[in-house]
Amino acid sequence: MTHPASTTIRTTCAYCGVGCGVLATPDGKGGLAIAGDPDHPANRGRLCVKGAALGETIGHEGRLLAPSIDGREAGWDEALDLVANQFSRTIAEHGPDSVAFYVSGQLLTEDYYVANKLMKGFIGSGNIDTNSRLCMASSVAGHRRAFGTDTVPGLYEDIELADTVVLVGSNLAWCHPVLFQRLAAAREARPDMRVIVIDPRRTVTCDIADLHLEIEPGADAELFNLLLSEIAARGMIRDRDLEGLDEAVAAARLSKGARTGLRPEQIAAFLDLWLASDKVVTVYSQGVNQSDNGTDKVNAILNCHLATGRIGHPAMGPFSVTGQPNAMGGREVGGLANTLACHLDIDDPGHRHAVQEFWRAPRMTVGPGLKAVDMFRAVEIGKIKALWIICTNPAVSMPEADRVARAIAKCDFVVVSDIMARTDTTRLAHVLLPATGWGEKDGTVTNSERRISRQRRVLAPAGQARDDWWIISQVGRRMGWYKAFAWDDPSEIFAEHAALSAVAGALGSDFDISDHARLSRTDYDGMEPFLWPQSPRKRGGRFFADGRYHTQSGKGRMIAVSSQEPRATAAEYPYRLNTGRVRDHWHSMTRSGLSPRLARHMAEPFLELHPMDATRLGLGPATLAEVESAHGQAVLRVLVTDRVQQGHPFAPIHWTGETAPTGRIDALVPAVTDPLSGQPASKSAPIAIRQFAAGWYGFAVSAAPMCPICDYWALATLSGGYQAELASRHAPEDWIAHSKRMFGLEGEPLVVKDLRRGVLRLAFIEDGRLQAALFVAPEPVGLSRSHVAAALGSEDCTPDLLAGYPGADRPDEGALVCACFGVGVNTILRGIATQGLLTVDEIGAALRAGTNCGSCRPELRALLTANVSNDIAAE
Ligand SMILES: Nc1nc2c(c(=O)[nH]1)N[C@H]1C(S)=C(S)[C@@H](COP(=O)(O)OP(=O)(O)OC[C@H]3O[C@@H](n4cnc5c(=O)[nH]c(N)nc54)[C@H](O)[C@@H]3O)O[C@H]1N2
Ligand SMILES: Nc1nc2c(c(=O)[nH]1)N[C@H]1C(S)=C(S)[C@@H](COP(=O)(O)OP(=O)(O)OC[C@H]3O[C@@H](n4cnc5c(=O)[nH]c(N)nc54)[C@H](O)[C@@H]3O)O[C@H]1N2
Ligand code: SF4
Ligand SMILES: [Mo]
Repeated sequence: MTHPASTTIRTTCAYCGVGCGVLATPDGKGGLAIAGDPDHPANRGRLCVKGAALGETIGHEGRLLAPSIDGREAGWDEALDLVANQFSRTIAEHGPDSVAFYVSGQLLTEDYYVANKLMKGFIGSGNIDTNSRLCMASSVAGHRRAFGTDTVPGLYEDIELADTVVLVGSNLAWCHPVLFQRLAAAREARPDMRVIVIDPRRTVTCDIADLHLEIEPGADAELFNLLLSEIAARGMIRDRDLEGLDEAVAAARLSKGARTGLRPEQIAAFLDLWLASDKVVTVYSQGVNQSDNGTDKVNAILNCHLATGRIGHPAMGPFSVTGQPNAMGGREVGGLANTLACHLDIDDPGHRHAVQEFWRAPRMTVGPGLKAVDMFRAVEIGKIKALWIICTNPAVSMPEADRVARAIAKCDFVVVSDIMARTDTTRLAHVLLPATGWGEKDGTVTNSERRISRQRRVLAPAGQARDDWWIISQVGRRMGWYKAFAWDDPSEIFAEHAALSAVAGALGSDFDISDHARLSRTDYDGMEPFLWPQSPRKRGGRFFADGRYHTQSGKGRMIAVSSQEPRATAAEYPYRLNTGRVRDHWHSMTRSGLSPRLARHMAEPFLELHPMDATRLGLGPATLAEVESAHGQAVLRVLVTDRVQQGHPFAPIHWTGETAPTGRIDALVPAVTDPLSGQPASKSAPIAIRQFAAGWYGFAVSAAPMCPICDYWALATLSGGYQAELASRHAPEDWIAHSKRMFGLEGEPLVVKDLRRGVLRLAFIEDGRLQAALFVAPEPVGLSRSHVAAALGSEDCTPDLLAGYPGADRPDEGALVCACFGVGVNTILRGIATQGLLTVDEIGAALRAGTNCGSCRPELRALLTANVSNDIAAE
């Protein structure tokens, strides 16, 4: 049911692990007004641009609206019976390990709990893994080694209270924007606070850093080993009651620092700042986790906090920030192949038995299952014969993505539950099950600081979409386990999860929310965000201040981390590709790609290349590069920048077969994994780069969806239609026929040709309104994209448009920096140059940029730093 207009619902953002509270108010016409929840402890009213744009992504465009079997629409009963029967039959013939679930940190806790219960307790296999394997697995493994449990000890406020905040492999400004805003505000309020960024790239996060260490990729363990060795040398070891202390220090002493690529004075500055005050928080993310020594990197960081006793107290501690909205909740329910519910140990027969008793499970798994990379290998060789993919897009996001896609295509029986009809993964499914999306579903998520918040239903389900927990429970019932999956409402699942946590708590687990074991539906509906644990033993707060851990001995465990040898590079693949995120896109863009304002920040896949590399390769700005690895190819727009180092280009992960088929970055990434966590090393793919021999470049806009026909294309949403960047090796014989096919239009276009310059401009006009236009040139098309986009659907646009350059009265905005008020980079640069704007606030006052959600303030600061002649640029 849809709530009447003007009823404001308190819910939680759909995107990152900051877990911001959102106020959603239905407008009565299917739309939603979105605001930050001033009472939510994570954000206190703030939202970043992705959160603020949530209302633009809830339409039914592109949604999967009904179940389908082999491409034909089917009823729920037929589809669910088929899934249940196929899984049952496969298990009967080939055993429980012949089936698998691959799930997601974007599921709600209740969905996740049900999937895990079905696989580990009823099917009787450990073969459920999740995209958190690609994300948090090294942190989980590191925590378990050091603490004996997967626990984030601290709270967000520690980041604000600290004297020194170190960000390791984290682009916080773009990936955890509201947490970054909290940090930036704290630093402004306390000018003595210091921020250190450790990242091979100079990201926008570095713009508030006092010290940026452009570390050699992979050398983080070496740097933290140096720190541990210095801690020992300065006699600063506080907690001597640790396992493995001497061995860890001895191993650390072997590190000399050469591998880090940093100058001795940079290292000295880092050591001094880290050791100057007890109030240090070390935040880390994918630059740490996604490495072939990711778990060692994590433990090298944890070692330093353990040894100095800087853990569990206000303003200090290691802080692994989670990526997805419910990455943490997935860990709590035990959704990884090698974990068990409620932080119990899957390798411990006593723990398995306790869970089995609680679930009254007929066939408990006897141990861990296959981790993601191995799971898809097992699919490839036909060992896994029935696969259910829920809420993730592995044909894009897994390393060796082409190979993974081929494996899925070959599998006997593939079910995909998604909210969207067309993704690179849904394309490969036999059965498609439509799930309710954000705003339509009810449940809980846990953020990076262990805070559990409600996501609440605000909108009616799209079409026949059903909640993920419901879909999985229906399959469980139809496989013969009616009672175990008999819930009517997610509150009942949450209560069961909480009751199981009481069992776990009694066995010594830190994850205990047994206060909620008897919660009613009304309690659930009114539930306020809370920190776990919530039990008679402990409520909220930090962990480990008392020096007691969850290891057998009760002591914290130091790990001897050996410095990694530099990896050999093969001569044919001399570059190391770093990969990651951009500010306004979310992963494979199935949701963020629907918002025109989010699309405009970065509208196509790109390769950030150091100027020296670009010169060596003969690649000019905005040309196209062909990138190749041992596993696949890509074609990407060249962005020449000294923000990356020589030899270490960077490319974002967001483009797919739907939006830019040659931009699928994981086609290039090898499936090399950390030996302990099984997490892929997604940030260092050996690649070769060369020029893409473009015969022509193009840019197109269209009011209706278009189908580009060329070697390179990248599509983006506009407010009145779509835009596409195009290029190809060879030109079509007949441009007019080509464009008619591409736009699906019948009428004759207006054509302007400049044969001498090889330029062609072509516009389709109907009833005086522009329907579509194509611009072709022998070099990258230099025209104002925003100007052409604005002409779409408008009258009286042609003469100026076919001239191809914006009129002087309508200056080009350039790339959108402030998505809230539509302020482009060129407007800001003009403001700096002609209005003498010197601070972020002055830009805000003059141009409004940066005055709403604040996500672009780091970029505004960067533009000021780069374009104001002296160092007066400041916030
Ligand atoms: N806008 C946006 N925000 C997101 C997401 C999104 O898709 N879009 N996704 C969410 C998810 S799931 C996640 S996991 C988080 C990820 O959040 P982050 O981890 O902050 O993001 P990334 O861009 O993947 O990588 C972070 C940085 O690691 C650096 N790096 C690479 N190699 C190394 C290395 O060897 N050492 C060090 N120290 N650094 C290195 C990269 O240069 C990069 O700047 O973001 C979340 N937030
Ligand atoms: N090279 C490289 N690769 C990476 C990374 C990297 O940094 N570099 N990062 C890795 C990381 S950290 C992550 S987290 C992954 C992310 O990778 P994925 O999980 O594959 O990315 P998403 O696009 O978020 O996929 C989510 C899918 O679920 C659908 N969906 C959304 N909401 C719902 C829902 O409520 N129910 C259901 N059933 N479906 C829903 C969406 O439409 C989408 O198809 O990528 C990983 N891959
Ligand atoms: S920081 Fe942005 S994306 Fe992350 S939860 Fe908050 S509003 Fe959502
Ligand atoms: Mo992630």
